Amino acid sequence: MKAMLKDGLLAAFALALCVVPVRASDVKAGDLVISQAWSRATPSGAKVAGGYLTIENKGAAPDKLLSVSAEIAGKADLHEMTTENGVMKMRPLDKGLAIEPGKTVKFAPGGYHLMLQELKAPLKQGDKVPVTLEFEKAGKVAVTLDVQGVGAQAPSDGGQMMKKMPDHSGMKM
Ligand SMILES: [Cu+2]
Repeated sequence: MKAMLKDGLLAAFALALCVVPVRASDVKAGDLVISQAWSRATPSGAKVAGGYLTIENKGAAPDKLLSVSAEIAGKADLHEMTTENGVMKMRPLDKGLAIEPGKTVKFAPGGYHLMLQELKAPLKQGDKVPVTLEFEKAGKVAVTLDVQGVGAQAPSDGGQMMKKMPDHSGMKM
């Protein structure tokens, strides 16, 4: 139990260090600015990974994120995670996600995320994973996910969270 507590503290410490990841170069596409694109190292054998980033719309018109694709993933989707009655659920954003003018939309653990599936290789800390976002107006935008450590920036415990969602990897869409 003591070891677990220590691990928890270490995770919390790592979390505090990683709240603002090294500022990777912001990507500008039209009125959109995409920043802090990152992912997490995957445990061996894992076939799914989440991708996180921040999208700011500095323009006067709304845009919409339609889809994501990645060379490393056989399949990639936009997902939203919500908690309903204490149960975490994920649903695909089939109709895309509106990025309203003047607004910043954050993809983060526990909320919106890029869902990389059928991974062709595990993600390792320090990797740079290229993904392509497609917007209704801004078109295709190449972004690079900086891969952080396994426990990085998880709200509580990203690993545990995934394990509690048996339907996560087997989800059919
Ligand atoms: Cu997901």
